[in-house]
Amino acid sequence: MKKWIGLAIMLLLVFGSVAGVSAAETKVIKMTAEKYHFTPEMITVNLGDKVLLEITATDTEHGFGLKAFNIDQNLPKGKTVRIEFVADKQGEFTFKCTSFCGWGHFGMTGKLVVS
Ligand SMILES: [Cu+2]
Repeated sequence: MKKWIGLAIMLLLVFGSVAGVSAAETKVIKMTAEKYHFTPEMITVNLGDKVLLEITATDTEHGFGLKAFNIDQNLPKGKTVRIEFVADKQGEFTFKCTSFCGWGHFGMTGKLVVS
């Protein structure tokens, strides 16, 4: 009987810690920016996720602006830029290019969905 209780507690600890670790896991999303779109154009994460964006502007300089999370980052051509934030707000948020890159610049947007 005691053995079972010990085993049950051990299992709880193991599963508890696994769940804890996965909740704190960083979601890494690789993106590219090029005239005139981001790939992917839609990012979906869970509320509370730590998000690490690795964005590479492939053709010219671009920018990554995500106002709701106070992010405005320049993306020099050919360089992978890492942007980290915590998705601590639920909803749909628009991100956009913040460095003028040509006639399609103002339509260079995407969406972050935090659910
Ligand atoms: Cu641009």
